[in-house]
Formats: sequence, C-alpha cells, structure tokens
Amino acid sequence: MRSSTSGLNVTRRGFAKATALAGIAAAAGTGGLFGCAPSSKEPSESNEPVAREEKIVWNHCMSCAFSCCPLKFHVVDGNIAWVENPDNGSTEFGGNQFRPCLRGRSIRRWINHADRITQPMKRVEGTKRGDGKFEPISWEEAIDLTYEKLKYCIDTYGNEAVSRNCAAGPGYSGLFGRLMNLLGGMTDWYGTDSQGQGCLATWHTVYGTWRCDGMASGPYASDARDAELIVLFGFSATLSRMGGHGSGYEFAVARENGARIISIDPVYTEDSCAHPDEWVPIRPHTDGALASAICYVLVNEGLADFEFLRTHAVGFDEDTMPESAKGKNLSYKDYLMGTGYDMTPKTPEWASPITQIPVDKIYEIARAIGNAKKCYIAQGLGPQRAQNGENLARAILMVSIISGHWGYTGSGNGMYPACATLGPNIGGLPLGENPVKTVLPTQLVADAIDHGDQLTAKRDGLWGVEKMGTCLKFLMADARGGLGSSRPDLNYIRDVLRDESKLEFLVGSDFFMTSTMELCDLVLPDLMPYEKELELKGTMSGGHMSGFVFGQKVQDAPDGIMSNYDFFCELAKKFGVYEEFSDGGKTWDDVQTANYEALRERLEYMPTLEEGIEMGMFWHDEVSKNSFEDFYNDPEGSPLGTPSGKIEIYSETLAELAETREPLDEWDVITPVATYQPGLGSFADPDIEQYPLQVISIKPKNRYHGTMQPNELLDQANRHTIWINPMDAEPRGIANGDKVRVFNKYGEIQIEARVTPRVVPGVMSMTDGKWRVIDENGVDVGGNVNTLAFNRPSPLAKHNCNNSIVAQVEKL
Ligand SMILES: Nc1nc2c(c(=O)[nH]1)N[C@H]1C(S)=C(S)[C@@H](COP(=O)(O)OP(=O)(O)OC[C@H]3O[C@@H](n4cnc5c(=O)[nH]c(N)nc54)[C@H](O)[C@@H]3O)O[C@H]1N2
Ligand SMILES: Nc1nc2c(c(=O)[nH]1)N[C@H]1C(S)=C(S)[C@@H](COP(=O)(O)OP(=O)(O)OC[C@H]3O[C@@H](n4cnc5c(=O)[nH]c(N)nc54)[C@H](O)[C@@H]3O)O[C@H]1N2
Ligand code: SF4
Ligand SMILES: [Mo]
Repeated sequence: MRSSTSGLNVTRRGFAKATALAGIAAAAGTGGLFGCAPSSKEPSESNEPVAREEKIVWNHCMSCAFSCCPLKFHVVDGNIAWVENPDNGSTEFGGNQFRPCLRGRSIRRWINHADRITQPMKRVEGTKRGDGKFEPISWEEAIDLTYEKLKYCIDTYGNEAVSRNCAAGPGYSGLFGRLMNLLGGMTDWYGTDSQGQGCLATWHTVYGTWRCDGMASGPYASDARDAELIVLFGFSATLSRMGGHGSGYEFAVARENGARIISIDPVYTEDSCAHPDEWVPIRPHTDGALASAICYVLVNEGLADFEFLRTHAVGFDEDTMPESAKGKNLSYKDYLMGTGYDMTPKTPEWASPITQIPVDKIYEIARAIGNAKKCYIAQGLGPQRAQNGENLARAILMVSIISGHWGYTGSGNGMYPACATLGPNIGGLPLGENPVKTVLPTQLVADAIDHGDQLTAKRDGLWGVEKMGTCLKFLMADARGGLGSSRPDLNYIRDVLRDESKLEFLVGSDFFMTSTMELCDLVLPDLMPYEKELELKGTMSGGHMSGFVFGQKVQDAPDGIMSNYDFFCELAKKFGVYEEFSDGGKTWDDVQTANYEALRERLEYMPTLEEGIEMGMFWHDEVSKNSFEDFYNDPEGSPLGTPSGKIEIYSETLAELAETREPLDEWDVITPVATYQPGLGSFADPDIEQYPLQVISIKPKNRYHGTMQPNELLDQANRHTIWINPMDAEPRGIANGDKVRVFNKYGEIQIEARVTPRVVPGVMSMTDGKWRVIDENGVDVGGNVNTLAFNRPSPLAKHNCNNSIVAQVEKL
C-alpha cells in the first residue's frame, strides 16, 4: 500500500477508482475538472457523479538524460491520473513539438510502483554484499552509521580512500563531492560511461582539452535538414532520442526534404527502418577500417577537400606535418596510401573482409560523400564504447575532415549531435576545491577498491598524481547505477565488493532496490522530482528546440522518504560543517531559485521564476550554428584549442603519449593518426575460437538503462531478448522465443532468443541496463549484458569497453 502525507490512502484499487470517477465526471460534463476546481467534500445524496479535483501540474520525465521531456501531469485528488504531452510548438510536419515517448507517458506506473523503497535499508549483519538481505532502520541510525563509517575511513585511510561512483542518474547533484571537499576532499573521477573514448578522440583532434561532452558537442541534428546526404555511424537516434524534439525526428524531416540517409550499424535499428534508404550492416569494431577506406578513396580519387586540409589541419600530408614528425612518413596520407605505418594501402579491397561490407559499396559511399555538396556525418556512442574506441571514433571524425564536410552549418563534424538546451541541470551548490588530487577514469572504481595502491598515471590513466596512495575504502553511489549493472564485468565487481577486507562501506541512494543498491551496505531512498516542491530542469533535444521545465510537486511522496539534500545536510551537521555545506542554511528550493536567477542573468530572454511557474514550461528555437563555424570561416583569427590551433590529424600529444604510456600489452595501441585497430572483444580476439559470436548492446525502449524497469507494462511491450541472426541460430537449434544461455569466460546470462535478420551474422545484440538476478549457480538469469563484458579499460581513455564481448550461445 502506498500512502501520501496528505492523509489520502491510495491503494491501487482506490487509485483506479479515483481515476474512473474523474472519467465519469468528465463524461457527465461536470465543470471544474481542469484548473483546480474545489473538490466536493459533501457526500452526494443523489446519483450525481462526485466532482473530483483535477489539476495540471508540469514536471519533466527524468528517464533519458538526452531529452528530459516536459510532461503535463493530470492530478486528480492529489494523485497522478494520467500524463499528457505538452501542446506547444508546431504540429505541422517540419515543426517541432516536445512529445514524450512511451516511457514518459506511462511514468506513473513507475512513480507509483509498490516496490519503491521508503525507508533506509541496512545490510543484515552476517550476510555478504549482494545477498539481498536488508533490514529497515531509522534515518537517525542511517545518518549515524554513515557518519561513523565515513569518519573512520577518513581518519584511518585518509581522504584519498573516499570516492563516489559515476553513472547516469539524471537527479545527481554533486552533493557528496561538496561535503567531502569541506572535509578534506576525496578521490574524484573523470569521464563518463557514455563517451569516454570519444571524448579523448575529440580532445586530441579538435578541442585540445578534455570536455566531458566532448563527443556530444557536434552540431544539432536539425543542421541536417538541408543536407543532401546523411551518414550515421552507429547512431540509433530514433531509439536513443525518442522525444518529439529528438534527432530521430530531425532526420525524418531531412529525409522528407530529400536527403539520402545511410545508417552504418551491425543492427537494423529503428533508424534504418525509419529512413529506409540504406542500412549498411557492418561488423562491430571495424568502423576504423571502413572510415580509412572511405578516406583512401576520397584522397585517391581527388575527392578530398585538399584546400581545407591545408588551411585548417596539420598532419594530413608531409607538407602540413609538425616539425617533430617531418620526413618520417608519419602523415595520415602515408597511413592511407600504405607509404607509412603498416605499409598497407587502405583500399576498399583491404577493408571489405574486415568490415564485411562489399567493396563496391565502400567505393559508392566514399564517392557519394566526396561528391555531396552538403553532407551530415555523425557517429553515435555505441561504436566508441569498445576496446579500440579512441582510434575508431577518431577514424570516423576523419571521414568528415578529409571530405571537408566539417565545421559548416549542415555538416555533422563526424561527432555525436549536440543537444540544444537552456541548461540541462539547474545544478546544486558549487563543489568547492578538492584538496585530494587523485582523479580516476570512471571505469577504474572497482580496480581502485581492489588494488588502488597499484594504479598509476602512466599505465592506468590517473590524473593529478603519478600513483594512487591507497585503495578505496568508502564509496558513495548516489543517484547512480553503475557498479551493479552498467560497468563491464559485473562478476568481477561483485567479487571485489563481497570481499569485506577491501571496501569498508558502500552507501547508495535510489528509488528502487536496483542491482547496484543490492550491493550496498546502506541504501537510502530518495524523493523523485515529482515529489519536490520545485524541480527546475532544461530539456535536451537533438534538434534546435530548447525547453525549460518549471516542475512543481505532482503528488506527495510515500511516507518516510528524506531527500538526498536533507540527508547530506544532516550528515554535514554531524561533521560540524552544516553552515558551509548549506551555504548558510539554504533549503533545496532556495538553491534552485538562486541557480535559476543566475541562469537568467546569462539568458535574459528567460521568464522570471514566477512567470515560468505560471507557464509550466518555456521554450524557444535556437539558431542552428555549427560550433566550429568561426574557426571554419577564419582559422587564423579563431583558432581551435589544440596545441597547433588547427585540426590535428596528426597529434604530437598522442605521439608523446604513445611513447610514455605503459601499455597493458600489445592490444593497448595509441597512434598519432587515426589507425584501424582490431581490438579485443572483436572478431580478431583470440577467444573468438572458443566464443565465436560478438555481443553488442543497444538502448532499451522501455527503460533508461535500468531506470524504469519496474514499469511492467513497458517491460512486456518490449521483451528482454537477445537478437540472433538465423544463420547463427539455426545450426544451434535455436528458435524464436527459446530460452538460451549466453556465456564466456567472464560469466553467463540466460535470456529469451529473438531470431531475426535485423542483426548481422556473427553478432548478437541486446539491450543494456537490465537488473541482474543471480541464481544459486552464479548465473545471471536477469540477463544483464555486462555480465559478459571484460573489466579491462581502453588504451587511452582507460574507459569502459561494454561492446567488446565475444561469447557462445546455446539453447537451454
Ligand atoms: N531509449 C533509450 N534512450 C536512451 C538511453 C536509454 O537507456 N534508453 N540512454 C541514453 C544515454 S545515457 C546515451 S549515452 C545515449 C546513447 O545513444 P546512442 O549513441 O544512439 O546509442 P548506443 O546504444 O550507445 O549506440 C548506438 C548504436 O551503435 C551501434 N553499434 C554498436 N557497436 C557498433 C560498431 O562497432 N559500429 C557501428 N557502426 N555501430 C555500432 C548499436 O547497434 C546502436 O544502434 O542514449 C540515450 N538515450
Ligand atoms: N553493455 C552496456 N553497458 C552500458 C551501456 C551500453 O550501451 N551497453 N551504456 C552505458 C551508458 S551510455 C551509461 S550512461 C550507463 C548508465 O548506467 P547507470 O547509471 O547504471 O544507469 P541506470 O541503470 O539508469 O541507473 C541510474 C540510477 O540512478 C537512479 N536515479 C536517477 N535519478 C535519481 C535521483 O534523483 N536520486 C537518486 N537517489 N537516484 C536517482 C535511477 O533510479 C537509477 O537506478 O551505462 C553504461 N553501460
Ligand atoms: S524521450 Fe526520454 S525523457 Fe522523453 S519521455 Fe521518453 S524517456 Fe522520457
Ligand atoms: Mo550514457
């Protein structure tokens, strides 16, 4: 049973009844259903339907970080009855409307789910992390326990032994970091699970610096509207940006405007179906070979933009090589033509057996790109989430650069389309200075627990220090999944966490007992945005449409939940730093209000907070402009941030890193130009003999990774299956709907098979994020793909290689 603090008890039946009554009232034409009419408190003496109070409350869908669609909640007598999409914008084809997808529209099934955790839960003494045995404790006990453990770890092991886990929770606000910085700091991390390798690629090619959105700062997808040709490498926008203001829709508009759309993906995704010009099936991890061959044809046939390469880039050919590398056949042209590096010309004939794309098709794509006046080239984040991800992402960038379809409005820069936004997160309080200098790549958190004292800058990519001085002993996993479902090699992580001699304390905060929460010592329930008085959030879109939601409390939270902010305030009191932590006693609403005022100073056209609340949401059309356009128009006057100020096709920094980094083995390859590297976990992995199929993942339609899994209706609508090509299924006797075991040396999952030609032979595809269920044999019968992935990080970014999996499949 779920109860609200207003004293209204809502069972599921009662809830359905209230909704039905609202329906009757509406049908009977009873006034006051919309717009806060007073509810009838008197029992009705006649058979007249009882009017219920119905009002519309704006908030946003927190499901996918790349959209945050505005939602109009219809609230009847204090409870969500249904969700409507906003009606602002234009319904004409080519116009934009914020249209939430199925997850947003059915969000009440998640918000109101009976499995919400409503009390702090402590792991039962004598059980191990992951055993799933918890007992409820009071908030006082939870605060005391966290205080004791954190203080003990700081006093005993030092601040460097404390950290937080990175992952995707859109509600994350950095509060633990702020508290820790007041207490002497903690080990921080860089990167994301989304685009670590890609960010390194753009850093060393176009930015000259680390940008957390390094891949996602390409032009909007709406730039593609007047493109002649759109080439997408592993970008399933229709799946991963499902809102009406998303890239999927923008590509549909471009298609209707006459663009030819080529989708290069091992999976026949919704994008390939929706824009049926062309699906070019590719073997995973081989985009580097395809991209090199495209560039080879562009150069060989005179279709490259040689003038642009001369004025805007270094390292294309000998003439534009930096002094340090002249005369050594180290230019990109040398790599392509086979006069340097591996001395192999990167012809389509060379790339075809690697990529499994026919030779003629590669020539045809290259010529189409080379001859197009306006070509929008973009890559998704799936391809770079691989062991050879940095080089692969850079190679795709090269297609844009070499063809000259880079930097102007209408080109895609070969990057991930940016999201127009008015400020994605209104933010919390400033983090402050962190006295601890150790910064880990996100991927290495489990390693830092297991053997942090052996991690180094040279081998493991630490920032700030040459070597870490300790293992991690205290970890905060607030508003994040990560360790239990989203990081590679979940069995390794679980083993590390179950050994209590390693991590002393793991605190998590979430709405449900997720796979990550199950591994915690203490689980703290949190308020959802719909239960906070004020929830300010910018939408993000793949197009040019920017919105801002002035979210209001939709309904009361289940009894007993304390917000994350209030929890950290209480913890700060224990440590005697409350005043500093809360910036003089600010409430969360105060913080949000102050941050909004700061945003308004930057964006003067935004309404006042009061006006915004009245409106529910505000939006405007951003002018599409390629973020590199100034450099494109004037490379000398507006140089890039790279050491040379130009596009670095050859990077001296990478050449140096190739010399100074300690590779783990011969698979850890860093090269100064973008080269094709086969990569572990690909068809070139020696393990392929034993585990002959590659496994990659796509984004689930019914979840945001693991978020929203408890919405059973959506779970049924989008069953959790693994896609297998008939050529692989038939010899194994696997038919559609069969239960299969998928296994390799890292673990085993059990899952339903979907036999379909929508995935290339030799590859299986499934969705990420599913919560694990470990049976008595250690098999993940929940079916999380990361049970099969390896823990080893990529060569340069030292990030997660979730798509680098080889495995075998058998019918159960
Ligand atoms: N429905 C839904 N939408 C989401 C999310 C969600 O969980 N659910 N998550 C959000 C998040 S956090 C992110 S980061 C974005 C990511 O958004 P995207 O980058 O669009 O999605 P990915 O699933 O990372 O990968 C995209 C595609 O890469 C393909 N792919 C995999 N390996 C290769 C390869 O080697 N070569 C080529 N050419 N293609 C390959 C996959 O088949 C997939 O179609 O999505 C966001 N949107
Ligand atoms: N194999 C494979 N692995 C992948 C990927 C892949 O494509 N394939 N994709 C990767 C990508 S792109 C990403 S971003 C990661 C995502 O990795 P995760 O972060 O693990 O994603 P979620 O499962 O959505 O977990 C986020 C959790 O935060 C909680 N949360 C959200 N908001 C709040 C809040 O306000 N307060 C609190 N307390 N909790 C909140 C949600 O309920 C949810 O349980 O996974 C990565 N892992
Ligand atoms: S596209 Fe993403 S943010 Fe928008 S409604 Fe769907 S899940 Fe929610
Ligand atoms: Mo992501």
